[in-house]
This record gives sequence, C-alpha cells and structure tokens, in this order.
Amino acid sequence: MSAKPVILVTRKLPDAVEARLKRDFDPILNPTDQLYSADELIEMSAKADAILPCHTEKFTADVIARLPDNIRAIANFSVGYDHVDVDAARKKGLIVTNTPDVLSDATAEIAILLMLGAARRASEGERMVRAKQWKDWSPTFMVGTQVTGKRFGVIGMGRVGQVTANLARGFGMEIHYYNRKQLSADLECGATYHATVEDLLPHCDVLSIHCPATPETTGLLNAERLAMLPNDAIVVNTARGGVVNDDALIDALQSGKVYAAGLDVFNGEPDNIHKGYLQLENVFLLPHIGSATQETREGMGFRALDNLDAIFAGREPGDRVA
Ligand code: 8YV
Repeated sequence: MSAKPVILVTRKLPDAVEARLKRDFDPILNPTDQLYSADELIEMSAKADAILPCHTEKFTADVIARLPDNIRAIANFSVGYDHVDVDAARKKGLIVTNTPDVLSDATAEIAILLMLGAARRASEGERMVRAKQWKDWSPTFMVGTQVTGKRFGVIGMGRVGQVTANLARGFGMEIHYYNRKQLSADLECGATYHATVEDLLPHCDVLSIHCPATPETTGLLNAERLAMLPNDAIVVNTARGGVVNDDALIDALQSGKVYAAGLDVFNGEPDNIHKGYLQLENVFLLPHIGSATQETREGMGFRALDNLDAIFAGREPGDRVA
C-alpha cells in the first residue's frame, strides 16, 4: 500500500473536515490553532506534500521561493487568494486552489447584516443598551435610514456579489453593478450594468464591495470616488480591507458625506486596524466572519479536500487558480 500524501494543515479546521483529512491523507494538524511564522511554515513543509492554509498565512514570493521542492500544492481554505503570490507559485510549478461557491450565501448574509446594521444604527444601539445608557424613548430617538426601495450598488458581481444582490432584491432594492465583464441577462436578473466604477457610484444608496483584492483594486474606494456617491450613502465591505482607503472613508463618515459603513474586513486586521473607525458611532464593525457558519466552514474544508483529492489522483483540481 502506498503511503498517503502528507498535508500540512496550518489552522484548526472543523471536526468533520479533520476526520476526512485523517481518512484520506496523512495530515499534520494544528490542534492548538497557533499562528505559524513563515519560518515555521517552511520548516514544517519539509515533511509535507501539500499545504492547506488559510488567508492568515502569507505566501509571498520569498516564502514560496523558500518552500522545499516536495511541496506540490497550496490548497487554500478560502475563496480569496491575495495572500498567495500566484505568479511566484506558478514559476515554482506549484498548484494553487481556492474554495469558491460554498461561502457565497454566508458572506452575502453578512453583507446584508452590515447594511442593515449600518442603516439602523445597530452597533450604537447595542452599545447603549449594554452600557445601561438607554434612558428614554421618543419619536426622534435612534432614528436611522431605511434601505427598502433604494438602490443597491455592487462592485464585483461574482458569485458573492450576485447572491448579495438577490438578497437585496428582497428589500425591493434596485440593483446596479460594476464588473469587469457584463453578466448575461439570466445572471443579471434586471440589474443595471455600469462599465466603470465611476459610472456606478452616483447610483449607489448602498455600495457593497465584492471584488477580489488585486493591485488594481487596492485603495479603489478613495476620496475622489467616495465623493461620487450620493449624499448619505452606506458603504459595506465584506471583500478585503485593501479595497478601501481608510483615511478617506473615515473622513467621509466624519463629514456625513457617507451616512454609515458596515465593515467585516480591514487593512491591518486583526489587531492593527485604523484607530479612526473605533471612535466613530456610525460604523458597524465585525471581525472578518463573512464565512463563519458551521455549514460554510465545513463546505470550505471539503472543497479544499476535493481539490487535494484531484491533485493526488493526477486529475485537474476543480478550483485551480495557478
Ligand atoms: C475566510 C475569506 O474566513 O474565503 C475568504 O476569502 O475571506 C474568509 O471567508 C478566510 O479567508 C479563511 O481562510
């Protein structure tokens, strides 16, 4: 019997995923869920055939160059793969995969939660109740803004963007989007396509960001573009913090140009996010939990394992990105 492939699993995964890993592979697990340094990753890779990482491990060109040749693949437990230098991986002959589809519903749910939380001042209200500072009620108390019937703008109409737009339709919202390519009519479902981000922005009462983090999208939502939004727009980000220029968004939130923001992802996350957000009442902040449901985390793990199954059976993995 030939030995099973050895998989270096960088973080603690759901039990069902680890059970399948143990059945089909020879995994190096991380039961204490400690965050490995690049040096530790490289050292532990000496014994492995592939790595199953999360977005918390950064595979820069330098790290990839230092990986031992026995590593054949990086099978990510994530849809985003901006933490992997795919050009460097390709040059080294590494296969890189991601986990699309399985997290679209969970992430879309969080985008809607952020939209509603921002519009209805949920974070501010929750803090007030907990601090026992809720002293009165009046018709002008904690008045927010309504999203029903307003315009919902999407940057990046991929899988998550499409599901989120569908949920927003449930609020009678009119969908506008920017995407590198216009969707076919059956996927567009009546949404209005804008060929540039600049064309889209004036139509967004709510702007929801769903594009990947790439050099082109870094800092995309800057002061100039924020100024193109209608007054009192709401900004939602469940994609990557890097798409937003924090100083510009904080200025717009302070000036009232942007009514409120709901953010699940940040530059400098987890422990070095822009301090300006922490002082603002009109932000609803979550700790990168877009995909954090039991169902989805298991789905992501199984999808990563489907990719590894294919790679070690000599087949093309379904979700190859390099
Ligand atoms: C994950 C995500 O929690 O999949 C992604 O790209 O941002 C999150 O949903 C995380 O990346 C897991 O590695």
